[in-house]
Amino acid sequence: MSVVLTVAPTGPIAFKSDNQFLPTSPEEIAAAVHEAYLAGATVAHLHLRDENEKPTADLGIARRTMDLIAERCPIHIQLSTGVGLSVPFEEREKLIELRPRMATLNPCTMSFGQGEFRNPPDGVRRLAARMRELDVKPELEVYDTGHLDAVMRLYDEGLLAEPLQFSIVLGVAGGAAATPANLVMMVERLPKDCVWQIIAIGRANLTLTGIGLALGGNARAGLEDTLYLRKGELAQGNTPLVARTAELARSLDLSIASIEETERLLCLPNR
Ligand code: KMH
Ligand code: ZN
Repeated sequence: MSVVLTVAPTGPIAFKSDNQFLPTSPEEIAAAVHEAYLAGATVAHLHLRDENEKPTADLGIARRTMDLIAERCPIHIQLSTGVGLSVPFEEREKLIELRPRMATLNPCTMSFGQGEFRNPPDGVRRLAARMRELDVKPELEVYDTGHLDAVMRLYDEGLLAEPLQFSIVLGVAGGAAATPANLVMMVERLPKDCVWQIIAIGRANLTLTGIGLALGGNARAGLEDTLYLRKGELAQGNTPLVARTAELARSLDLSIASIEETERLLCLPNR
């Protein structure tokens, strides 16, 4: 069996002062994604930063980053429409106009650490409808059981096409905690025939990623989800995290999906 490996190199929260290897410029992000591709990643989940390292939904920066990546490797691009807590929803949703293969869709507003992650119901519906129109595959990020129910309401309204693609995000302060019991409970509640991965934030990253693989999920790795390779040891870039996840999958007798297999397993739209 093949598993899809996603790299999430940057994220919305950390800065270089937290980990000097965090890629933030388009050039740094493209280089990090290329290395991750060589280590087995076939999807790149992207957050962009401006020249002051602040999260941005600037279309020029996003376009440039996507182009630089495409020059280096054929990895599938998944733009984050989460962008960053300080960026208004109405700016974030415009990223879809660049027509990446995939983009995230966060179904609910929630507390997010000390901040607020704003995803208002009318905005989420508008974004889901526009993604369907432009044939951008949504990656549905669910942080708690109620988010799963919210996604299924969007599905019932005809705003989402099958197969649904979920990320179960555990470990955000404001969402469900990163525990094996929560992961199993969320997996049991997923609709059948969906594809999914665990996004385990922080300390439990390695353990929960392993459990997710054992339960039949895909996997994600990168500095967005943890800045550390292990307790007290900062990861020296994204590649060590991606390589370790690839190794974890192989040790479970799973093979790493190629670019073509990823296209098929995730039912990605043509470009
Ligand atoms: N870092 C995730 C927990 C998204 O990309 O759409 C939240 C996030 C959402 O970044
Ligand atoms: Zn993200």
